[in-house]
Amino acid sequence: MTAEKLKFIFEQFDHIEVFKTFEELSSGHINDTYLVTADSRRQFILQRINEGVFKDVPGLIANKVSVSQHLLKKLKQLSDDELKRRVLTFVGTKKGVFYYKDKEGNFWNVMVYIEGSLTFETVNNEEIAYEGGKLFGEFLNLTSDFDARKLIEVIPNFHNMAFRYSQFDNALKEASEQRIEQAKSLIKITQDLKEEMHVLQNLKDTGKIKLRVTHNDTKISNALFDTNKKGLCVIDTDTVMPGIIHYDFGDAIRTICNTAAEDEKNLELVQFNLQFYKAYVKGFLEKTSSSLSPLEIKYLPLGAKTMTFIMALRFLTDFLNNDVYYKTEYPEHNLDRSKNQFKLIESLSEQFKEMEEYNLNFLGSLK
Ligand code: GN1
Ligand code: MG
Repeated sequence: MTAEKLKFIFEQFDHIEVFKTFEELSSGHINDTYLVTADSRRQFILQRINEGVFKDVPGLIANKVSVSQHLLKKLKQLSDDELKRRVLTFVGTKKGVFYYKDKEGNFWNVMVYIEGSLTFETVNNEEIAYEGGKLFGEFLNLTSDFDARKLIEVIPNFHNMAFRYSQFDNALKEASEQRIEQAKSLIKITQDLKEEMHVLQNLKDTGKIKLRVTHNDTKISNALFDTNKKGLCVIDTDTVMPGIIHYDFGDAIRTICNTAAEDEKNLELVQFNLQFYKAYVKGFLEKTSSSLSPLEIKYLPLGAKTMTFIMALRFLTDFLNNDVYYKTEYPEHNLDRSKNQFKLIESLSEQFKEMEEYNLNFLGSLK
């Protein structure tokens, strides 16, 4: 991407800034994200939304903007300066919408960069886990009275287990013998876990666990922290839509409690950190427990296992499909990601009883 092109796109948005420099931020797997610095030194996030993945980009942008507006209302007791650090600010275009469509048909959007904020790809202390729990818990709490009918379903069946298995089965049918051979031991695990991995789906389908507004991509790198390591703002609201709380809980846990990065190849480094789990649960339940049903709370540990599994399955499916969905840096990248998530499931499963006990004891202590 050239500076000239990004400058042109940046200029389509309604602000008084002059484009100076840019830097690509490469942590996402789907969109292209750039940090733009203006002459004034103010910074912005300029992002190309992947329309191969997101079929209704204007709808997605409308979702994000209305969630931010809702959060602003809910946090109106804060000062303007604080609000700018706690809620994502989207910049409109000169034509009065929140996205720009370029000549090639790509969709772009701009957000104000929250200065002095930090992100973590992996977590190495309990405080971040606890603060992350509070931050994502607060997000769910503040959006709990948001009218979900105002949201489009950005990606239908995003966390639907039966759907993810059917995509996987199709990939298996089409995959090369070589890739099937490379994935053999993982394919076996998907069959062994099939029944357990449908438990939450069934509770959702039968209405026993209710739908809420959820974020659906609560990996810890989507949480901003201030320099004192206090939670600031939840970012990447592209996938906000109705879902169950377990997905958000689980996605955060699978990234916070993994002692290594999501694509670490050395599986000895991939362990489930129970201390970080406990710290996250504490922060999360402090913010959400009063609005959760006993059934929702009971199944949080299974939410952690299930979300880790969904990612293992999706990475494996994409590997079998010759890497058509996620950005990859080398041919076995998706396979490595999948192995990593399966290793995490193994380590988590060894500590599952302690996870369940901790949740129950913690709830007892809140009464
Ligand atoms: C993708 O692109 P990014 O990093 O925001 C994916 C998530 C996965 C995540 C795994 C729309 O998110 O579901 O959890 O990669 N987003 C989509 O790191 O598929
Ligand atoms: Mg995302």
